[in-house]
Amino acid sequence: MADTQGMRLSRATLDRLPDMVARPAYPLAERPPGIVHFGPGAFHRAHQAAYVDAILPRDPRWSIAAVALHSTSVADALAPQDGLYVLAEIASPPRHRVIGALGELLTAKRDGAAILARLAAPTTLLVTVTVTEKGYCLDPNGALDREHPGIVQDLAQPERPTTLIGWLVAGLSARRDADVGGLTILSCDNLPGNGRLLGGAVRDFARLRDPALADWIEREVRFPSSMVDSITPATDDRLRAAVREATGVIDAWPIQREPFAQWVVEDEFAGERPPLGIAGVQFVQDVAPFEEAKLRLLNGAHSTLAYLGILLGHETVADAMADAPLAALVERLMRADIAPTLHPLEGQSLDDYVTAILARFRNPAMRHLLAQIAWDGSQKLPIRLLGTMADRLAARADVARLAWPVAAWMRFLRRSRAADDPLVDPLRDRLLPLARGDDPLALLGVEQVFPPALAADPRFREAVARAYDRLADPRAAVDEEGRS
Ligand code: CS2
Repeated sequence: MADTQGMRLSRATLDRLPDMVARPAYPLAERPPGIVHFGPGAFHRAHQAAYVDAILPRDPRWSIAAVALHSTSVADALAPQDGLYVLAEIASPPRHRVIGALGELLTAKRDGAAILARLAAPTTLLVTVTVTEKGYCLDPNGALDREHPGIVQDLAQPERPTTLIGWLVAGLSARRDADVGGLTILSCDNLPGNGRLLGGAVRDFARLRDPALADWIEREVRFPSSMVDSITPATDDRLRAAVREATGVIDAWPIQREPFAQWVVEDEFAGERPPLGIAGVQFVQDVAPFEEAKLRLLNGAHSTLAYLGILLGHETVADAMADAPLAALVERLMRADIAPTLHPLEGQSLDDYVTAILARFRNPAMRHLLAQIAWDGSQKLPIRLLGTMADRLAARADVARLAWPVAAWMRFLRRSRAADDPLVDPLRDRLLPLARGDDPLALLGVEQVFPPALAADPRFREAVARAYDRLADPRAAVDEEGRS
């Protein structure tokens, strides 16, 4: 928050913004929120909150109570701004829009009772979630991880939850007691079958706590899956300055994203469904093909660019895409290795989908740091790349190229230095000693990342070992591979 002098964005200053800046065309927060959202980070504020902002003029019941589980920084930044913030869509020129969808800012640290009351309120119709992969507390098989320290703690003290799962079950328990009917809980994280995974974890936790509550959840609560997409680089001082320049006011925490956004939601709601269709949300019977294609193609390619790009000394996705041999390798990976594992998409060929993703990656106006994408690799790799790997092995296909991002991740771990370049990963303490040891393939023994059957497959092991060796000189390896 570099600049604190000058006029701050707030309701009082809204009408002083230049005409070019779009602003809420509805009365701000006159009613209790209809949505409770867990995890109001950049992605939520760039994506779901922007969709909701677009429906509030039509139906003001759907504003959002934003709940931060682990930090108070979003609430602290946005409270003086009445929950308002600027969303910059990064095109040439950029477009700026004030989002007014966050009607209430709550933090687990300060507002525990208010959070439970919101979840139990009859006015609350929908809960949405973006807590990233690790926030779900799942074991490698996708079930609730009962040994997760947060889950152990929440089961011991369910009335003082700390995890998303603990909070949801505490809220649902309060809601059942209030007898106001069920609810829809909509996951918006990059996990395949995200709704199914979240529903399973919530029901498992509830059953350990109170079987009757688990039965009530089974009957009254729905967990649709959804595919979410919009590239959202982290906020930096450059964005803060650009937003100030464009709007004339200070926003302590503006958000940036690419112009493209997509949200495909399984049409499985417990009660009323928000009219998000008018804002471009696609409601479908089966979201799986969309999720799978997005996670494997876009996120799989993103992680590949991140690990290979960092080894090659690049900083952003656009820089990595400007490296012709690297871009050629990633494109081939998408078209020849990943696409054959996917189901057809309704209304778009996979080939066109790949072309559109590559164009988005090339957006020269975006500074999307590879280091941001490289975070939490242990959580992302299985979802983004190892499912594809298992499918290709089952199809007896050659997996040499698909092994590159896995080997690049291993080299990336080996290089990361505790002090000046700390590794951001929940499994950090387990991964680093293995990555820095004599046998790089020792990492394949980490079951939270590599399913045992995959880790034991000699074709996989050999392909990873070969790619790892070649990546001792990443420039030569990528040049050779990109040219072939
Ligand atoms: C990225 C995603 O940081 C990452 O791991 O791959 O956040 C990606 O930008 C979004 O999923 C795009 O929708």
